[in-house]
Amino acid sequence: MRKYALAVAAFCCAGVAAAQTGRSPSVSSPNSLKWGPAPSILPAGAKLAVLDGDPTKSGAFTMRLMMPPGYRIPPHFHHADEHVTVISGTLNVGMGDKFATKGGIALHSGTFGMIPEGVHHFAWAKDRTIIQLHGQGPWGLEYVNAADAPKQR
Ligand SMILES: [Cu+2]
Repeated sequence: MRKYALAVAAFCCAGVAAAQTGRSPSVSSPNSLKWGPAPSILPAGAKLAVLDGDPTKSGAFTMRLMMPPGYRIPPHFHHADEHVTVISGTLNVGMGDKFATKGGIALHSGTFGMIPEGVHHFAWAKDRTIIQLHGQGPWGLEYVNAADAPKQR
């Protein structure tokens, strides 16, 4: 009921907000997300949905990444702080230049984490896991070991 009231409040103000900023409020429910293949910079098998903004351009963005069971992202870093919220499943994160499933931190559903720009890290998911990433675009990553970069698909 409370969620419904909030949604109604958001939509009834949409006209006012659009007049003030040229943009309208948006609501993304889990079932309304449009999942597509994740960009080829990421290992194959993940799906991506953009909730707000355009992660390929400068400016604020919010997106979700759905990882299949056993998914791994080799050691990498970003050119901006990484803000990650686990929506479902568990994201395991390790620090450093060498992938290892021992000693990582398990981020369970509902957990938020921030990894500063330039810090080398890697991640894996044992089960299907959905994370939300938000920040200032353009989003991207650079692999610590060039050989880890996925082959262009
Ligand atoms: Cu990362």
